[in-house]
Amino acid sequence: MSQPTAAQLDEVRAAVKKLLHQPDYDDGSAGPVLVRLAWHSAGTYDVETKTGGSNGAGMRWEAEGGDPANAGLQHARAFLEPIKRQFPFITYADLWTLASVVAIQEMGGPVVPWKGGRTDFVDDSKLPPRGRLPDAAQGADHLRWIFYRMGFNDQEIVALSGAHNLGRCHGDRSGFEGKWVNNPTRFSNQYFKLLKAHDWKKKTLASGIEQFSYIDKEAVAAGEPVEEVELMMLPTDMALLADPKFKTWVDKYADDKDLFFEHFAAVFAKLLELGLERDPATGKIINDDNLKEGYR
Ligand code: HIF
Repeated sequence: MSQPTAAQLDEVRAAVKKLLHQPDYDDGSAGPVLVRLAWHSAGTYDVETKTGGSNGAGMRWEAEGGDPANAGLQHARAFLEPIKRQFPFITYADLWTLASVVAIQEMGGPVVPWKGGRTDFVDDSKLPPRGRLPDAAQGADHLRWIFYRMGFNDQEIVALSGAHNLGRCHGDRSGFEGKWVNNPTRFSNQYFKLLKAHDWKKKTLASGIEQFSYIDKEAVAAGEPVEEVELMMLPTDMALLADPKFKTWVDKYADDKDLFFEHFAAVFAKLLELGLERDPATGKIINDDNLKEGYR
């Protein structure tokens, strides 16, 4: 099947923009969960075996979609389903990744370069094993183990982490609860600023899960409900502060929003391309077994 034209992709982009506004969902935007969908589709990549990655859209199958690490992402896939039906020319793998870059830009973030041409697996025979996505209860060693496996370095790990400026944790999905910043549908470097600025206290949820919490006492005294002003960090977020090599980049990104945006755009684009080899002249994907086998 031929690739969508630039004009067709613009129609898809416009449709994604339209669906971002979701007054009854979370903080009013589908954007954050769409970003998480793209990241979890790509973040299964393993440089050694060249398996995993966004190609194939494997989360449509239980083996990958039902991984507890992907809990909640059915909402993101459901948001995009009408667009897939309206524009059948785009593959799921392209749609999920394209939707994330549209969402990031619409939420005030940088333009993340995006290239298409991904195909969709026709069955579940090529899915990556479970267990390749990060465990938020861990520390710096775990982050390096997971992200080095994808081919990222320390600077890239920290730049990516700025995406936790978006969205929230849901008790019924990951077990963690709350948002990282006050305005979780606006992309900025606020996550790094808050990470540095506050005295984050360990908090044990009723479920026994441990996360970190900061409550703006002045806002509470002024009558704001605690749930509204409480912010959170995951143990993996706190690891960026505790590890001196990561901390250097937290400092830089907290001080320099433009630098963060530039580095984030580059590293998120790299994430979405993991596992795809392209012909430098045409941009066509040249290592896709799906294409060899004759399906899109
Ligand atoms: Fe997340 N992430 N992420 N993440 N993430 C959650 C939510 C979001 C990790 C754990 C969690 C990245 C890295 C890591 C987003 C984007 C990115 C949640 C809460 C957890 C537990 C899920 C829920 O309960 O709904 C860990 C351990 C990571 C390794 C550092 C990326 C860099 C920050 C790669 C990334 O882009 C987004 C967006 C959300 C919010 C989703 C939402 O539904 O609002």
